[in-house]
Amino acid sequence: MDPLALAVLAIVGSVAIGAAVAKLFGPAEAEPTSRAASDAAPRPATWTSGLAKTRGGLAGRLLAAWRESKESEDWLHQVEETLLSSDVGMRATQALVETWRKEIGRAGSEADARAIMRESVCDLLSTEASGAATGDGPHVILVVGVNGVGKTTTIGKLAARFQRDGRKVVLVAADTFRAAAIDQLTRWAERLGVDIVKHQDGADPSAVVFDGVKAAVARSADVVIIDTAGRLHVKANLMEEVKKISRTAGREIDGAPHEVLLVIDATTGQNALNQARVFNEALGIHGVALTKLDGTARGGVALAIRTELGLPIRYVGLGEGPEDLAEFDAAAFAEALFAESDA
Ligand SMILES: Nc1nc2c(ncn2[C@@H]2O[C@H](COP(=O)(O)OP(=O)(O)O)[C@@H](O)[C@H]2O)c(=O)[nH]1
Ligand SMILES: [Mg+2]
Repeated sequence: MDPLALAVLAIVGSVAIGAAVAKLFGPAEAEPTSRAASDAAPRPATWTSGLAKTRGGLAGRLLAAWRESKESEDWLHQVEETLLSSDVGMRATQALVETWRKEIGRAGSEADARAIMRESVCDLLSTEASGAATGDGPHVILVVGVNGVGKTTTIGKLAARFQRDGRKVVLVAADTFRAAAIDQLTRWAERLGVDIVKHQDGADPSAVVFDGVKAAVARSADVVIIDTAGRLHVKANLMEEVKKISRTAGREIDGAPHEVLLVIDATTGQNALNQARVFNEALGIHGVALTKLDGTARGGVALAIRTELGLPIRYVGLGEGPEDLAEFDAAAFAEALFAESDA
């Protein structure tokens, strides 16, 4: 065998061994890692780490435009282009351009410009905290959204959060479309030690919800979180099914669902807005969980969701771990977006 072939074999061999070792010691695939399991458990994501890509793609470009062309009219054109191409949406773009046209002249330094930009983004995202409707009995959260956006993962993270607050959680596996979906939610329930109500795959989702809310009442649960199938919003009959789920919950628990949470994948940009419109018309969305911010430079879509649709963002996903869900905070978002370092 010639030396080149030997070298190639050696490289392939060591890569394979490396992969096997990584598999042995790496975290379980797509599963929440237990903090107690090892000292090397990944640190929970922070706002600053979760927004790193959007910071580079959006804030970085805005500040570069300011540095290079602040003296000319051209800078506002660059701002407009940057905002629009970052999925910020027309309304937020116009609002920001108007504000900065008036205010950026005050900026004597880059730090000033940063602060002005940060403040206006924070203002646009700020929402009056709407007190969620409450009644007697468990608080019911219905989680909807198209396939793969992160519903089940967000439910797991939410359950972990409620549990940390000492609240008794029941999960309801109403995504009966595939057995894998039920298994995925079951794994979260087992990890966290929370109750789950499920049927076989293919079962009527509303029947699962019926059993789920009944069980939650019987067990005096504080929170019920309903997982649903990632149905395509263009299929009207599927939309009808989510409505049926909603009505079923409402018949068993006064005022339920108290919260319809729409999960949106930030990496899908503008497309996410269209989904949100359809879900909102069918169900009346109370709030949005914006996932996968850590994986995209399109985090500016948060501004579009807020300004184009008027929907409050309730949570953001900053990573895949059980703790990588933050309650939305406009100031923290704006702060991380315009943070100076990548700390
Ligand atoms: N990086 C990252 N990945 C996420 C986040 N949320 C969900 N995911 C991943 O997105 C994929 C689909 O999530 P899943 O919960 O199954 O979506 P569903 O079909 O809507 O229930 C999984 O691989 C998740 O680990 C997030 O905030 N950040
Ligand atoms: Mg799912």
